[in-house]
Amino acid sequence: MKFLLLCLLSQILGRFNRARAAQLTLPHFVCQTPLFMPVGTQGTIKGLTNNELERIGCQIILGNTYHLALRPTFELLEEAGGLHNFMNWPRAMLTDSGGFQMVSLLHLADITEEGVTFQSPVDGKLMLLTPEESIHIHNRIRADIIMALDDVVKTTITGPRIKEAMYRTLRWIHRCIAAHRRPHDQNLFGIVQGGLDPVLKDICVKSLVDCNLPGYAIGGLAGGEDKDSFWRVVAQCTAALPEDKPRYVMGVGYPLDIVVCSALGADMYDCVYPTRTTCFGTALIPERVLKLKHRAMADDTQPIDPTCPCMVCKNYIRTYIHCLVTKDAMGSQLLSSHNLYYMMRLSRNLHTSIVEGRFPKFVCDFLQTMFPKGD
Ligand code: PRF
Ligand code: ZN
Repeated sequence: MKFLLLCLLSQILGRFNRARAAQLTLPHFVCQTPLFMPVGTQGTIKGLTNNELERIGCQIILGNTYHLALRPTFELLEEAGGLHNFMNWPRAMLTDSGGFQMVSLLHLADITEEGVTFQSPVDGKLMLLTPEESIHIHNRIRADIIMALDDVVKTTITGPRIKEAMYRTLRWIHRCIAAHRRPHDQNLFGIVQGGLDPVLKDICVKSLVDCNLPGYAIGGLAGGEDKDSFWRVVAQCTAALPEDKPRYVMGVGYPLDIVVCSALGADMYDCVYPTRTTCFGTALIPERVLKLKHRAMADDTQPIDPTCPCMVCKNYIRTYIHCLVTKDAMGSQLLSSHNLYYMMRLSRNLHTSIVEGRFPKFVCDFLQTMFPKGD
């Protein structure tokens, strides 16, 4: 078997029951977990400069091979020496395989054993993304962590398709491993599929663990399933995954989900929510959310969150942002900056509270602020 674990060093710094705080040494950056990764689909986090992202405390960003391969094209990225150079991002980066994005974004995608066939939204041509091709693109983009191509189905569907997708994901991981040309500086993560079925999940986790990958993701969640099922699946997977490897819950999440999943032993998360919800004028605050479009904000002269030390909360009042959100891109840019700061602060607080042995108090305070009436 190929030795796949050269570049990622995962060191656990503290634990509380199943929760862990760790340090991931990646080729471009040493990251602290629990870790939230902002989504920068096209090689940018909309409206934020790299300097700002660094200042906010962002350690790793996520890109999608599917989007990047179409535009700017992976030939250009390879010429630039990878996406880090192209976008001048000095810290860590993770690229998702593209299969999920195609299936969720394009209705035309068709999945067969060979790979995912889809119609290019750029020129309308039919394209086939195989596990080998997906790894080939990852290898040209050169992110620190690369996700295997998986066959994703919605958690809300039932029947034999879930089993088919899980077994196909397992067959594809072997093709991904065989195609990987940069195991010395790119960490290939496998993705657990199998819907919400505990038997399928169990088979999938065990088979992926046998591949001795540098890390594992729990996929197929955050697709409309109820919280009980979602948290049960995360708990089952983290219990069966190796202690010394990072566990990444894909497409999650909301601050509450991150706190719960971290308590269940997960380490990494990504979600478009903190940056996408800004289009609707939504800010994340400890009491859940603040709707800046609301009429009450028109004469509210407080910062978004008086307890937040971010640049936006230090410099602007709600009235100002209320005026901007419907009229100028600056409104959602300021909100994105605050929201990402909120997610970074949450990750950091999870990390330090675990390391310092005060995780239960942190969780209690977090929940009490979010649900003051116990609702
Ligand atoms: N697989 C991949 N990317 C993802 C997911 C997945 O299951 C999810 C969860 N729905 C988000 N992003 N490859
Ligand atoms: Zn703020």
